[in-house]
Amino acid sequence: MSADPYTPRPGRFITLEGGEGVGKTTNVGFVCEWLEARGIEVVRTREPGGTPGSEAIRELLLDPSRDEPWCDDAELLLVFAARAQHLAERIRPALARGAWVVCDRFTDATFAYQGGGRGMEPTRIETLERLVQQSLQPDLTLLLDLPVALAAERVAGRGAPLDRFERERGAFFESVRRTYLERAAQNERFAVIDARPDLETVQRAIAERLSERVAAWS
Ligand code: T5A
Repeated sequence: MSADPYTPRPGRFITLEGGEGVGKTTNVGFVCEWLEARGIEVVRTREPGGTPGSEAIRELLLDPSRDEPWCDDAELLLVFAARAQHLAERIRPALARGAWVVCDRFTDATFAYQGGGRGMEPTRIETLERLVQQSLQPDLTLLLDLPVALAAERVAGRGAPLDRFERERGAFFESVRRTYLERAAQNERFAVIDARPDLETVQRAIAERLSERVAAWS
């Protein structure tokens, strides 16, 4: 494997994670505004997606109307193909010039969904993680945690059509949530946010955790 040409890097990499409907998209905006108010250049992005090619792969992954379901290996490789392109075209260049990247989901989602949800061996995921990311990991991961039933109510309340993952069964999402919490317990880069309270309370908790981490980095 070649040396990672991008580390060390001046920018910071923040990810938001959690199951369906926990409030990631809503709070990515809040995190970006919080950072921008402090004069930081922010690149807001998401996975799967973030570049035209990676967004095309996202469509392939989420489309619920496909006649031919993806086998687990194909799904995993598509996720990492989208990520490789996203890292090369958007994330690494932004970090290298000193911008902060705020990303709605990253590789923890692969461990939670393809690992926890689909039951794939974590070692298979780790192999691709090393290949595609080399040493790059988020500096901070805000894990929004919500009981599965409450998250399902919020998704239903939005009234939008369900994508291919949102059509999975409750046991799948329980496993996704458990995997996220296990990863958070093992890694200090995580901050777990209780996503049950109203939005204002959740965002106060996010701001507190951001303040702590940003102070520690400066
Ligand atoms: N995937 C992704 C993989 O399988 N492997 C991978 O490696 C990656 C990266 C992507 C799918 O791809 C899978 C996982 C996903 O299934 P997505 O659109 O990024 O899909 O993810 P979703 O979870 O589907 O995103 P959602 O938009 O559905 O959920 P969010 O972003 O968590 O929730 P949000 O912000 O849209 O909020 C949901 C509703 O709740 C309200 C909001 O206003 C909104 O209506 N809300 C609250 N209501 C009350 N109190 C609060 N505190 C609230 N916070 C938000």
